[in-house]
Amino acid sequence: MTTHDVEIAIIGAGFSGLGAAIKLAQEGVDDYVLLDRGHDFGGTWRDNVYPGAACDVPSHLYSYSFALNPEWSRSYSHQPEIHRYINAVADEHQIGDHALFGSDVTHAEWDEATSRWRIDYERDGEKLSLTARTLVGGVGPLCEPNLPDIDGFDDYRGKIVHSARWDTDYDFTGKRVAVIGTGASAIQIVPQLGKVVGHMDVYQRTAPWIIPRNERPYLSVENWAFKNIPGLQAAIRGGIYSFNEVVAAGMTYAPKALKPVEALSRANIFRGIRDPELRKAVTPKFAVGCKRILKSNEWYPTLDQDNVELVTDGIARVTETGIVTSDGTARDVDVIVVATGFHVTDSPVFDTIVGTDGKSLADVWAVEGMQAYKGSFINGFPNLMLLIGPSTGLGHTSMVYMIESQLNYLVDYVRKTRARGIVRTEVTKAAQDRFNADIQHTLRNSVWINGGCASWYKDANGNITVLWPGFTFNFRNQTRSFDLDAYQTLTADAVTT
Ligand code: N01
Repeated sequence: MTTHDVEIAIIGAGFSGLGAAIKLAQEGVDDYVLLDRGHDFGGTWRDNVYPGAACDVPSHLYSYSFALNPEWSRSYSHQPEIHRYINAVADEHQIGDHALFGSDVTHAEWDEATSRWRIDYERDGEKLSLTARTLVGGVGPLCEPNLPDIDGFDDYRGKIVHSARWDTDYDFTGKRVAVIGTGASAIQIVPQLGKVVGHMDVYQRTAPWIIPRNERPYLSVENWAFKNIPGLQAAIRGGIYSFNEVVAAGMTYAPKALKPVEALSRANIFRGIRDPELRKAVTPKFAVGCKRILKSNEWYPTLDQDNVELVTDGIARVTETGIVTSDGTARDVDVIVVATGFHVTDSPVFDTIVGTDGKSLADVWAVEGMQAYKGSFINGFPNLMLLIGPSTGLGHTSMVYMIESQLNYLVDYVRKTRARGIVRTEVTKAAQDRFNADIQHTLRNSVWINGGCASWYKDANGNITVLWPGFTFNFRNQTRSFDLDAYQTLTADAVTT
């Protein structure tokens, strides 16, 4: 049963979906809704509540440019503070009235006859639907937890917790714990658990590069200065941003330039671990930057603790009581923490969005890999804009910068289509193909392709379809205005292009 029709439906109330709502409201769009399966704003910063959850981008850069926060308590923010920040911004812009929380979108399908999207969702057990002229996907790539494909998981009788679905009521004190994974989430969880557990086995498949994390609390005089000295926060943002762009250039064009980062990471290992064998076991075997460069001062000292064992033999299977490795060793545990990341290039969300000819994103991308034009619009999916879509991810700086670039594009799309009475906008295949060929060309010398690692940045074909290569200001320039000439459009009465 269709409940109502809106001009724009946004799925996801995290950084990107909330940003879209704010920018659209400022553009005078009042007829929009924001659907989210959770119960407040924050997206990944609402859902990831594991111990130690924090951002590895400095606080001043990791915020909206239009909502600077002089009150950050630390140089790197932790999850509760970012979650509070996002909700405070939503309150300030009065977005809550447009939010349909507790709404799980199950299916969205383009209807050619009406040039509208039909969106089915479930709320409090009720099946509902609405239609929208434009659908904005703001679910983000890190929303669907990935459980490892290891034999025997179903047989395990203890507790299993995924990093992104933490059980805050479970008491780890004194427990025997296994942690699978050594990515950005695990390196934050393990040091916290290491303080309370009885024993912890950390299963490392690939050792990551980890540099020190220069986190510290801000002094009250600094917060006073952020608030009262005009331009100070903007200048700090600019400084961090510019430094990160230099790193991006290294990753994309000259991976050897990242050698100082490797040296920093090796020094971090040397400082944090006494045992030479353990030092060797945690030293990565791929080029720095190929996988996300992590930041921690506590990871290595935690692995060096007496109650922690680093396990480097591969996992053979899970049993009723624990984990057996390829050398036949069985380690029994009370709880298994799976910090094994997300379905990024194979998200189940792709099955639920259906464009022209009844084809889903999963169908289309199964053939050619994850692709969009400017990370935003996809041939075969009219009037659908993805935020943080293909080729917009970053491993080195703030995603909020990319999101705000896309918001400029979204607002200009609305402005231009409204002004011309356009009801259907579909990017041409030729424009999309050219854009993606350029991306792949830029990537050819990058560390992500040549760095000798397997990573979630690569899809099943070995292509990097997640990341934006090179400078992010190029993306900002490309999304400054909505280039109608890359699209086929239809007004209510005639095809215009
Ligand atoms: O996930 P990951 P994550 N057997 O995919 C291992 C963001 N983030 O949740 O490297 C054994 O990076 C896997 O091993 P390998 C950030 O963008 C940001 O940690 O594939 N191990 C790896 O070690 C990040 O990149 C912050 O060999 C298995 C780990 O699990 C993204 O989220 C904080 C396995 C997965 O690492 C994802 O990070 C946290 C198996 N079968 C997260 N399967 C910030 O600070 C997987 N692994 C902003």
